[in-house]
Amino acid sequence: MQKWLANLRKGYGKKLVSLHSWNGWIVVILALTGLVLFQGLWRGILGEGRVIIRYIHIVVGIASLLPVLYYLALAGKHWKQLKGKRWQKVNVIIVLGLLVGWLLSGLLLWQFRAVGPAWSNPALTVHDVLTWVGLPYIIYHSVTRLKWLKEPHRRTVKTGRTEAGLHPAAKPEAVMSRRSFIRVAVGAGIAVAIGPSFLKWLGNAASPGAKLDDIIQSDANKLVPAPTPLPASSPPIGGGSRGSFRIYTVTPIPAFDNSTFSFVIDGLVEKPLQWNWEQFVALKRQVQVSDFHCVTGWSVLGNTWEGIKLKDFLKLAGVKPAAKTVKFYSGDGVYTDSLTLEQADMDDVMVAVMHDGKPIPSDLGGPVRLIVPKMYAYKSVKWLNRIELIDGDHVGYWEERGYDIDAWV
Ligand SMILES: Nc1nc2c(c(=O)[nH]1)N[C@H]1C(S)=C(S)[C@@H](COP(=O)(O)O)O[C@H]1N2
Ligand SMILES: [Mo]
Repeated sequence: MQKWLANLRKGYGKKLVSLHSWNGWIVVILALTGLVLFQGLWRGILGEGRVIIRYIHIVVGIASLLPVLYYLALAGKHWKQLKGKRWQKVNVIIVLGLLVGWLLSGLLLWQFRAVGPAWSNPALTVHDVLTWVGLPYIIYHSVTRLKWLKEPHRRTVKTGRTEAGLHPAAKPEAVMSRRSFIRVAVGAGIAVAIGPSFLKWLGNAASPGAKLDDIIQSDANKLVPAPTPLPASSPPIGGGSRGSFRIYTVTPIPAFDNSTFSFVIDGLVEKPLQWNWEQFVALKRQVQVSDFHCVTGWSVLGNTWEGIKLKDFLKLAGVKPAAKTVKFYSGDGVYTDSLTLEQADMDDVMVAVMHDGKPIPSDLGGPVRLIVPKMYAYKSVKWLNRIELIDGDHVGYWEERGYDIDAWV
């Protein structure tokens, strides 16, 4: 890329130099904002900052269309200059392919509502794969081709110097040893820095079932007795869910045991109710199969959920006429969301206790989480421990931080 651009600079003058550094900044901004968006860790720290970062990522991503188109237009013209330089050609194709792939998949992710999960899911996978492969590639190439590496006084290997300066014959060798050292160092640095997370991502992508098993294994909840699955739930209908959950939280993941668990329905109800765990697992449960969609583009399809329909809870407590909104509280003490009474009446809104025939593990919001299949999953409050009927509106955690009030998939 650098050499190619150096050639381009010769041909097309200073405009391109500034275009290239501009482009470098675009890549840096996209990489940093993209990594922050990808890392679950930043969700709780950033709050609404996350929505701003997403906005920057999208705007800068769209702005990158201009240089990409410009390079594409120039690539044809420049191609002849690369005659015989096979690796440079390959490099040009790789870099342009990466940019175009990021752009197209990014556009689909940006327009997730218009295109729906059937497009946004593959787009997210493509976006991730390109990042895992492309970002290390671009970092490697940018660093190892930096101009200063080629400057004589920066060389560590000073063989071939004469009184008059550098012996011409020594130059290539000296440059090579400096550069190959830097290459190995940069390559190793990249491998150490992102290798482990890349391998983890690869493993999860290759076998979502194993990832789910790991999550279940590390369940931090200690509630006895464990719920016994209904026959319809175990084995799960259709063989179990397809895809993998990304674990999202805005707080450290809470854990519960029999002494800390309680479930409450209160507010504008005829009969406020409270359960401890023994009472709660004894409630009659039902089974449903539904898809789970996150606004950030991933879905888990065909989940077999077992739990109590929200509308049955509401019937049990008796909703007072003054009530307008159902407000949900998470046991993390921070996250909340809400549904209108009409939305809460949907048949598939469930207070879920089991997923695919097993207790919902703490990472995935267990022991009890809300499931609203027809809406984006930010409505599906994890570690649900309180349902309150209120007369006003309630703006949920993510809606307050920029997510759409209208959460319909
Ligand atoms: N308490 C709580 N519930 C939550 C969230 C959260 O951060 N905290 N994230 C929401 C979002 S945006 C999504 S996509 C899903 C993710 O569920 P998962 O972590 O089980 O994959 O949980 C939703 N419920
Ligand atoms: Mo989400």
